[in-house]
Amino acid sequence: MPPRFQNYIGGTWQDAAGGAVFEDVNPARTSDVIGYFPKSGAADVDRAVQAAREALPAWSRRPAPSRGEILRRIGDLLTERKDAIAFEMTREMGKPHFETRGDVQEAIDTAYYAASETRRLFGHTVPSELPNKFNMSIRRPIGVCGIITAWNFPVAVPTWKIFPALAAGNTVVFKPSEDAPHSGMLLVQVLIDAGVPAGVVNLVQGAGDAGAALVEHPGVDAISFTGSTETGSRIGETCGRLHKRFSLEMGGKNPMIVMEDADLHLALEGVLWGAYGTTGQRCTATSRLIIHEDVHDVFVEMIRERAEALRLGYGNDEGVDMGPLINQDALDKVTRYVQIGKEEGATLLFGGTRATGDGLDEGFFFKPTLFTDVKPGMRIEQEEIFGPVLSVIKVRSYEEAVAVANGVRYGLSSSIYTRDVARAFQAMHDIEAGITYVNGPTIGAEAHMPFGGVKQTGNGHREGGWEVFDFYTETKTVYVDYSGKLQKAQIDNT
Ligand code: UN1
Repeated sequence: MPPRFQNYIGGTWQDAAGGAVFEDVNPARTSDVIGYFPKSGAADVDRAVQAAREALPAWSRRPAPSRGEILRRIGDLLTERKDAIAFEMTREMGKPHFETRGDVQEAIDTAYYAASETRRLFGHTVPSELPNKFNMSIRRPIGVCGIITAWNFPVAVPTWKIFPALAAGNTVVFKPSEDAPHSGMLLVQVLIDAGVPAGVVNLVQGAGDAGAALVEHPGVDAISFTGSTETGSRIGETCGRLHKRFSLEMGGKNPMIVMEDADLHLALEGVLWGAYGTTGQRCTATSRLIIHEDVHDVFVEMIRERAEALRLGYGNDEGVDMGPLINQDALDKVTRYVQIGKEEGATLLFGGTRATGDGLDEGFFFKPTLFTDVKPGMRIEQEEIFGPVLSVIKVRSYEEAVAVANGVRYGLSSSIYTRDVARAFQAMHDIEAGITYVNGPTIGAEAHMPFGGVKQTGNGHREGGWEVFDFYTETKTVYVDYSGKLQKAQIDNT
């Protein structure tokens, strides 16, 4: 009998109020049931928010470096458990073990980085316009933060949000994706074991209705969300209406530009990793390849040879390059987009179907896929597919490449392969994206650098790095007038 797991609220493990559960299966072998998780609703969210509110005064008053000590212990424990957690993550969401180890490593890096920030959390001191007056800004926590995440980075991405939130003195209600509840739970277990006090982090499992209850709850001060553009828009509307702060990380249609002077062997490694790593299921995945006409044919052939040799399978088995898609809906969506691409007149060069045989029949496997003759404006060139489908667009110049790269509603990551330094620097400015990689693929953001997108990918906030602390803190401006008399700003200094 597969195990039955619980929510973690106010320091105790508990079932959902109604007792309902949902099943969590291995997407590579669907007969492997990982367990049953609470199908939470508004009542569970309410309990979790109450617990987070009660824990807030003590946690926010604790000196930040002391909160940092706990974050450091979290980093140590994640390091100890890296392999074991990665094994369970692969089993739950499919990407190969070497990738889930990387996912945990990103969480470790985030923990140590957040711990170090607890000794900074800088404010400013600034001259006053008046004599005998002192001006400064300090940071205060926002309050209770609702964290809603996707399944594709089921440990790293929650930590991008939870760790800086905790470092800054906030408390948290965390709802992992219903496709990765176990990974979320294993992360929370690490936090508990590292000494995060009861109520400071609460775990509520469930689907969209649990997430919606969290967004709607008046006791939640801020929402940080990673997921689809559709859900993100709804969250933005609700948070706007309720005057909550919100950070959205949504879709991408990330371009890689390969110029005529590029090192094609380097670009080949980059595109294989960017497009087919994580089965294309990253918000940073390379989904459009914009190639200069002089190298188009030769480069596409180089990709075909290597992509068709990628080994699909259960990611905890040796030698697997690419795991399955996450679930049946994803398989249907990717299949539908292949059909759309064909109908739009693009050429399906390889892949395009579900992968079967050789132990794959029980999983949601899809072959690495590539379309050529893709024209700007086609749906497969504009819409996020979130699968191993690469659309190739042939261009005649750098200017055309940039116009194609920018011709979508998204702007998360981007990349350019060129040996021309001047062109690389131009691209840094010309490409509309939150990230530009030069001579590297679109994926592979580092934990201590700002992460986020422009246009409809985000709403202007950044995760990661020093900028995420602007999201998780409120600035307070403090004036100390020690002149002993009333000094009127803008009046007495003229
Ligand atoms: C995501 O897909 O949501 O840059 C995050 C990368 C990873 C994070 C991806 N470090 O590809």
